[in-house]
Amino acid sequence: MGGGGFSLPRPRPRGPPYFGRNQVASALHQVGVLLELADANVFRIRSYQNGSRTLGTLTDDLWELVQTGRLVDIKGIGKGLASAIDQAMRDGAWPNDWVELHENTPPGMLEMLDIPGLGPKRIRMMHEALGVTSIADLREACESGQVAELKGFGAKSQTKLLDGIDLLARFRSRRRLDVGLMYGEAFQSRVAAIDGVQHATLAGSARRRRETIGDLDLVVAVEEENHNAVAEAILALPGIADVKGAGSSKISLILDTEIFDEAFALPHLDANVLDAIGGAEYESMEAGGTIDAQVRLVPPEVAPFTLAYFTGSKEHNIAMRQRAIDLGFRLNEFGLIPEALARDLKGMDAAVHSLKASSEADIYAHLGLAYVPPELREDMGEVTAAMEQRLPDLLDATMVQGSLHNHTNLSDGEASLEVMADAAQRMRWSWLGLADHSPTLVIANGASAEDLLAQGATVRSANQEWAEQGKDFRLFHGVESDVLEGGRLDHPDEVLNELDYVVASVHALGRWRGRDEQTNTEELLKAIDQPATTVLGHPTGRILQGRDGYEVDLMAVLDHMAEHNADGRLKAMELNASPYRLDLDWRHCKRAKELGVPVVINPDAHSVRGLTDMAYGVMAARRGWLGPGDVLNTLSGEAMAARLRGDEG
Ligand code: DGT
Ligand code: CA
Ligand code: ZN
Repeated sequence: MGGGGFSLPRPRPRGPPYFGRNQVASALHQVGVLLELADANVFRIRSYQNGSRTLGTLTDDLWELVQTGRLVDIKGIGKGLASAIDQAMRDGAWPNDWVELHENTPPGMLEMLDIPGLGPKRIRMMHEALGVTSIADLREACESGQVAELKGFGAKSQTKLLDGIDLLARFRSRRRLDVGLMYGEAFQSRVAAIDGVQHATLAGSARRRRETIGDLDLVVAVEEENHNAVAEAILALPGIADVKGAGSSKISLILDTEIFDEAFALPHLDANVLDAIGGAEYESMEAGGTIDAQVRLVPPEVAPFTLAYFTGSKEHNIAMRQRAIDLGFRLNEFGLIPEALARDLKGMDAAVHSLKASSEADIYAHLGLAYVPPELREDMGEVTAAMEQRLPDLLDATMVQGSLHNHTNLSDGEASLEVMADAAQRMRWSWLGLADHSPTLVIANGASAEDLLAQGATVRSANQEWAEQGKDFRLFHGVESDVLEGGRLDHPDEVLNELDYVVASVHALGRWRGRDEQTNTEELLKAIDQPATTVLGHPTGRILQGRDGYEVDLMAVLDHMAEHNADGRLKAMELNASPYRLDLDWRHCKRAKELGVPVVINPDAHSVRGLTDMAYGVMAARRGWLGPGDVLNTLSGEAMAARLRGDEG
């Protein structure tokens, strides 16, 4: 959503320099676009475009160039631009005319930039001729045929624009992991059931469990003589909205919701998430969505190589190919071929000399590597670790015994305490933490201290009953406390002290997103320092495909939490398992592990079905190299109780 993110970068709290190179490059790019929208002089527009591009690839230290007055010497940066950059970096404010350009451009015109195939020039033309200032305006102008009559547009581009608007609304270029996997698994099982298919395996980002998925990749093992028949059967499946290309070994498709046996339904979302992702219209938008899929048909003996290649990531493949080269092999989607035999041969002709592999594990073994689970294939050191036999043992969903951050109908959850506890037991968990919202969060029906304490009494009597029945299940009683101004928590200490734990979460996103990184970080550290705080909830507030998080230095936050833990105070980092969040990001999980900061994966469930989001949290944790010892979720009820009491460090 480029339109939504279109705002001039905020200055650092301390300087100079108040802006870094990327921030300056981004500002120049934005001004270039704004000038185009405002029909400015072409040379002026070009100077900003060139300036942005130049800074984007600059290898010298920009601040040093500014200080030594050498910025003007750089090709692509004119005198005026150099002085504007100089002043902004020294003073921490963008030139007035840049700011005004921003303020004078209707936000809807910036949003239109997100429509596929529509650039600033044509947005301006439609604005001038038809008064179009938003996507809604544009849709109306197209539907009433006005755009087709414009010079340089015509009926064809009007239809294309309408398609583009639809596409943007429904599709937003990437789909969340949960949605992508639903499509992927439905498609995979339909293809696997076709006569002649030996197996069909999901590859690509879906197999690596990335938080969003661009397109699905399916590798299908079929004997050569059956390729045509299988390709035809695939094209005849339900749920194929469009065919972008079809051969006997490669098929490119667009899938829609007809691929599912049952109607597409979304679980209950909390108000914050729903609001960020597009409000009430969102559900129908999601239900009308599509996803692209690339299918590769290969002979069974080649399939493991094709699967490894199309699982990626591209960066992992490059590291693997280098490992192969080092050992005298050529590695590609067709095989692992000794260079001495392959020589001038290409593609399948070379592949006849390939080493055999009955699975991906054989390929790794041929290269002297331990098998790398798909979630780790991101070139984050996994190839070296596989070489040295020190890949981590990863967490898996069966090891999970409980989670801490869940809601009941005391605040904005759908289900009662009893129903949630029952659902957790059916998932074979041995404990469940309840953390309903605190009073400040009115939209989430935050519970009063009185109601919260009454809930505690219910928890204690339920626990006693289970203990008497000899059941290995217990509830922990906590709260999701809003982080208030100055990093304070939302209940007095005497209330918080009655609880087993506190999840401290930021919800006042408006305030936090309008501030710089340093201020936010400092306030978060204060919230963590509150003696009652046990867990930092959804640490950046991001909503995938919805909104970016607030700016925060998570490395500093993790360092700080590490100090607390080293001193014996439990401060855990949440990995929010909601597929809308997956916040802590997996890249930071790895850092938490290195620092010994415990991670707790929390579904943030607002319903019984919400508990099953745990699966996505486990996927993200695996991408972050986390093993059973790195998360609190694998502790027994007794061990968890001891950790929360502070009995063991
Ligand atoms: P996505 O679809 O954007 O969510 O991400 P991926 O990882 O599924 O990427 P995609 O669909 O473009 O390609 C699938 C895999 O194919 C990718 O992860 C690695 C492999 N691949 C694609 N293009 C290249 C390439 O140019 N070089 C190498 N080494 N591998 C590639
Ligand atoms: Ca893909
Ligand atoms: Zn929350």
